Amino acid sequence: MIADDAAAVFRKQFGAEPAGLWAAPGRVNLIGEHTDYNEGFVLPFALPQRTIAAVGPAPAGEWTVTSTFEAEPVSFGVTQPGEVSGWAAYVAGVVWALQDAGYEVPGAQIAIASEVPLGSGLSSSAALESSVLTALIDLGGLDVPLEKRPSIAQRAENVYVGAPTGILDQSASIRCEEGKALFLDCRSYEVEQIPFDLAAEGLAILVINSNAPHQHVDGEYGARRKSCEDAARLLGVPALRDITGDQLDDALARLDDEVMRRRVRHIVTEDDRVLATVKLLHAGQVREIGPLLTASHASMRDDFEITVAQVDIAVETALAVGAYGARMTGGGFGGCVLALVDADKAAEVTAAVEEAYAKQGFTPPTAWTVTAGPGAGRL
Ligand code: GAF
Repeated sequence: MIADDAAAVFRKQFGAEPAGLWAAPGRVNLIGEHTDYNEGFVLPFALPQRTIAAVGPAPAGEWTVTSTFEAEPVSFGVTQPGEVSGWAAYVAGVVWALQDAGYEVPGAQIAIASEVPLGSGLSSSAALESSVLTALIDLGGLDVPLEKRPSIAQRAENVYVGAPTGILDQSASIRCEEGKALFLDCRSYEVEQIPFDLAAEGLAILVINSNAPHQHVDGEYGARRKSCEDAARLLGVPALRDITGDQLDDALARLDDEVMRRRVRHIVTEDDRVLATVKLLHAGQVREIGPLLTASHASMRDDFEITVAQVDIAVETALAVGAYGARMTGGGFGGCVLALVDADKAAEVTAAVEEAYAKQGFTPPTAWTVTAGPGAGRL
């Protein structure tokens, strides 16, 4: 058990029992990709895979973090963005962001273990941030409302680590509930918990990790974000969220740049697809969301240009073998695909994707079915 691993590393490093164990999940985004920083809509659910922080008290102003994946622990005092680097920056960033928001953060000894695959577009960084954030809040008895927590974790990532990501991943890790998908308005931060029990329908979500390297602390993510923000400025709206589907043609006609037009079309149509998906889920028409998932993938492939051959082939293969819909999930340039399938077809879809990858000479994929797990909390 991953929780036992975290506790064991804590004991080994600090020679004591942790005061407690806190868990935060990775996420799958059902639909709504790159809409978050355009103040639009997203619909993630929490993965059963989690990051665990085993945490105990330390003197004020002192933090030490260790993990199952790095031999050397990292210690730091009060720091400013950039002073701690590497994976420990996500932890130091959370301490900094909480302090910067005016909270008195308790000193802590922290041991991390994680079963969220790293660099696969399943939000391993948000799971790390959220587990540590939740632990420090509880340990210090800090009064931080749930709806404020994601932006604190997001600031750790944006300002301390320097990755220009939106609010999706931290919101999912912190605010998701078991058996529900989280419909989030990324402007108001209002949420609706939508029942998402696929087993009852004989369905499953199959996550297929393309095992193609995924990295968004690089130019491509930032470039997409800039293009969207530039387009909003040119169109005279606060964010692309403010362009509705029926205004899209007019908006596109006002933009000269063909690449920018495609970026805008992805965001505006993707917001509409999220809303349409929510409507179908409300009506209990789960299979019917399939074509929306697949259309989302086509839009990411052709308009937003964030897919790679491995994920395109996984989507095409899953559809060919009978998935109701399939799409890449997460920031892109590798990472995972999700496919909505009959539960008893998951193995067949997996085998077909493995075969397609073998034919192309790709690194084999890893696939597993997931259910919607709980958000961050104390174990
Ligand atoms: C990454 C980012 F961290 C999110 O904020 C979001 O933009 C996502 O890519 C794309 O939807 O996971």
